[in-house]
Amino acid sequence: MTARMLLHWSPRSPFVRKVMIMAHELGLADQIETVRTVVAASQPNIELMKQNPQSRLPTLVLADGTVIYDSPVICEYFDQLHNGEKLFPASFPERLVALRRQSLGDGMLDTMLMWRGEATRPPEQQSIKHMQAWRLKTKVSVDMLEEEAGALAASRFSIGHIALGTALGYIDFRFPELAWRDRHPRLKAWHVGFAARPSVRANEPVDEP
Ligand SMILES: N[C@@H](CCC(=O)N[C@@H](CS)C(=O)NCC(=O)O)C(=O)O
Repeated sequence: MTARMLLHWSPRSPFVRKVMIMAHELGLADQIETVRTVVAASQPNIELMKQNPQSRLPTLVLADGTVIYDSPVICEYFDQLHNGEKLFPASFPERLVALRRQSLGDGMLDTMLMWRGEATRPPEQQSIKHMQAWRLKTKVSVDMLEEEAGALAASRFSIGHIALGTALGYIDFRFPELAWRDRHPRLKAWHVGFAARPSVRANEPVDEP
């Protein structure tokens, strides 16, 4: 039996969701023990900082005590634990496309996490200019993905698909009022298939009290 890994985890973290979807896709989920860890941008978790000085989720502790982060590193680590078809393509140009898609999905999440953090501050402290910028970045990203939806659907499932699907899922979770499906029919169609995957359904975000 393979030794277990420990994942600092939260049911509402989209980056945690991304690595858990990856683990499920690869059949590794039962090798991961999750430990509920609370983080907040304005309140570093001092205990977690002993392992990850940036106090961020996901942080993974391997069986031998080695600590790794962030989500791209953890996902790439998972991908070399199995002998099946890799979700990080080895050869170019497929690799470059998958990595660029991962980067866009992660970037969208970074933007939306900052946007949400700002939106939950007292109104008089909020920067309207920043919130407008984050809204615009999110909108343009989804618009560009609509153009790419055909290629996304046609290409082999990869880390890029996981990152983008997770980012769209985070819009649904935190910004449902954006109603992104209304003006993006091809992306909507692609996301239906993504959302139906067992790995994705096993890791729905939950806003616990
Ligand atoms: N680039 C990182 C981003 C991770 C991240 O921002 N995680 C959020 C939770 S979803 C976090 O830990 N926020 C707390 C903080 O920024 O202090 C990754 O891909 O893992």
